Amino acid sequence: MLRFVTGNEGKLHEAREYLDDVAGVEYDYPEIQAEELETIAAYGARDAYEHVGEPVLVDDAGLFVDALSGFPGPFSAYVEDTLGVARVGDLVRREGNRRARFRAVVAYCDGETAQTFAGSVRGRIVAPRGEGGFGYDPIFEHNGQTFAEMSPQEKNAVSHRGRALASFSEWFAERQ
Ligand code: ITT
Repeated sequence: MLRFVTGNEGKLHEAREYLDDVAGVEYDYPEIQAEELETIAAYGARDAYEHVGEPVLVDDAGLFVDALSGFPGPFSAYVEDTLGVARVGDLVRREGNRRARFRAVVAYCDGETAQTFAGSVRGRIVAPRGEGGFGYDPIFEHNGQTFAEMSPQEKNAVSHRGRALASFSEWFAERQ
């Protein structure tokens, strides 16, 4: 069985739509400081595999704001915990350009193979709307709706994570 290693219930919930046989594992693998999500996710997957001893998937994601040169990017979790989502929204809305991108990288490791799969989606930062999703979803608008206004299925159909998981699940199915 595949183990999705995360402390984030929202990620696991979204992943279940793509993976039939998956169980969540809460293990706080080290998130190294790096500019590329690929580097962080791949390192985390190898460490998590050592800890869990079964095939694992980890997911590293972030919000990249154009007007802030890609910030908070790989530091998105830290910024959510410190500044908070609403203040990030306020900061960006003071800028003329509100364009942003979500990126997600899922990394798989089974001891022999380590492989990453990326997905991204463009949108713009708006005042918070919606009750669904998690993290920055209420301030990220794509095609007129924030991610927090979408059902999990609607979000997956267009989201960074949905795209990354779709490529992973296709690759994984072929391998089995
Ligand atoms: P892990 O245990 O899987 O690491 P995490 O929430 O710490 O969970 P990350 O390290 O990948 O995840 O941090 C990503 C940050 O971006 C964090 O603040 C999330 O809330 C946020 N984020 C990630 N994916 C998101 C999404 O689909 N929608 C909104 N916010 C998201």
